[in-house]
Amino acid sequence: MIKFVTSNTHKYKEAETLFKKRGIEISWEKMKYEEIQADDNETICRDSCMKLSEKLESPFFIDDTGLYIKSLNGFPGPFASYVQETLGNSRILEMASGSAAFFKTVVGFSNQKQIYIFTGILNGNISNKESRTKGFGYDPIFIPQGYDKALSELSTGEKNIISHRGKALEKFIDFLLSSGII
Ligand code: ITT
Repeated sequence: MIKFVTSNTHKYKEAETLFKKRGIEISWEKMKYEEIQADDNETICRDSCMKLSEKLESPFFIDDTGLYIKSLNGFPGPFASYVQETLGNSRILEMASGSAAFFKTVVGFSNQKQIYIFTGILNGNISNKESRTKGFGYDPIFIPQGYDKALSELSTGEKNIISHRGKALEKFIDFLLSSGII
């Protein structure tokens, strides 16, 4: 069974739901791993995959996600986790209400022989106020393009259909099924 290596419960729940919908079971390797600093998620994801390949003996994947806010020249980008912990959604609203923004998820898969990368993007805007529906990370302050509500107001299944993570994982699942790896 393929392992999803992440310390993040929300990420795992979204992935588990999507894989289940496609008839595939995954398992959770709940762990935090060290990440290098770089200005794009692909570089970080590839590096983490390479290092984890030396530690883990069976096929696994990871998810590195960034939030890129246009009016802040792409900040926080790949530093989304650190900024969520230090500034939080209220400070982001003060700085960037109404700005265009996008989420980017980079999924890295390793079968210990090779690393494969899959990417998904969700465009939208930073809202004017935080949604009362709390949720995962920046979801309460992110309005997806074409919607009039925050991402936190969508169910996991609804979010998966449009989200950065959903798109990256769908590409990954298509690859898994067509390559005969599972
Ligand atoms: P890992 O163990 O998988 O690394 P993490 O939470 O540290 O978990 P990231 O380094 O990818 O994950 O950090 C991205 C941060 O961006 C994360 O902590 C959330 O605060 C936020 N984030 C990621 N995906 C998100 C999503 O779909 N919606 C809202 N916020 C998200």
